[in-house]
Amino acid sequence: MATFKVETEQHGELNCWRISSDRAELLIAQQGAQILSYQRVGEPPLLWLSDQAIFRKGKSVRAGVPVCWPWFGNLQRNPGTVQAMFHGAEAPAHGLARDRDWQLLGIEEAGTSLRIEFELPDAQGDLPGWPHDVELKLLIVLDDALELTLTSRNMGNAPVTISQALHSYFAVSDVHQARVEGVEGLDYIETLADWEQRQQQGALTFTGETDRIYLDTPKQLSIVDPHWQRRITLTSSGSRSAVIWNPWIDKAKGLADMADDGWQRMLCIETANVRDDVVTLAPGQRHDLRVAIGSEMT
Ligand code: TA6
Repeated sequence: MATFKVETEQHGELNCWRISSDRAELLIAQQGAQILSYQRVGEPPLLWLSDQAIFRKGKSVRAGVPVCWPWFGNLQRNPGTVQAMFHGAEAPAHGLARDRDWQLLGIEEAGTSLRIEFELPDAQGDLPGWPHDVELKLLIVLDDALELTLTSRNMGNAPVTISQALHSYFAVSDVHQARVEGVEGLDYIETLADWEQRQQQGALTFTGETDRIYLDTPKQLSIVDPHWQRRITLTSSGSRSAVIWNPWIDKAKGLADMADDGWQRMLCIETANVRDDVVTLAPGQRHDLRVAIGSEMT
């Protein structure tokens, strides 16, 4: 039986839990049910936490896994079916779930794993401008891998269409040396070139600002980090799209919560339901967006 230590911590204005075992350590904020950091014993950090992170109510932390829901990115760049769900004036980037407090439902050991479950009660009719009734839960399972399952269940009596993403920030030794495998040959949308569609040639390496939406993605993507001699693996279900992002030099300079050189030590692979992979939930229907994050030293 594994033994886990669970402590509460305050980071700035945010209530957090630090969970540790003989295998890993995890930091989670109540705001957004957001994982802020994850490190496995004997390895460099796996999920990245900006060293200029801001811990303030109402602002998503530049770290870990922000939950983008009930839309991803700029609402106006979403399919009309997703846009039509929102009746508010101002649509914040990445939806309405990542900057408000979630409710901790429970923390329990199950064999060698620890299960932490959160719910966002506001998603059942109390999100400003988004009047739908959806039960939204996040289950985090810490075992050999770190598994996240974001579950949306339509409790209303009309269909609801959402886009969403688990916006994971990964720590790398040097983004110039890292590469992403699993995207070879995939179609992707180049958001930096007027959202034109292109095809990936070979593995993805980073030579500049990168902000791409990959389509028809496989179950597994991985980040190869030669300097740290590590392969990070992402195994997903309930998703056929993924966003890969690195702000590079100029964009990083414009982010108050990222060091000017912070872009060199991170990259995002966001397990998503976007573009033609958005999710329409009939009344009573449920959808699970899941990613398991693991690593192996190469
Ligand atoms: O990761 C894709 C993206 O939409 C980028 O365009 C960038 O805006 C990033 O998300 C971070 O967004 P945020 O609102 O957290 O600064």
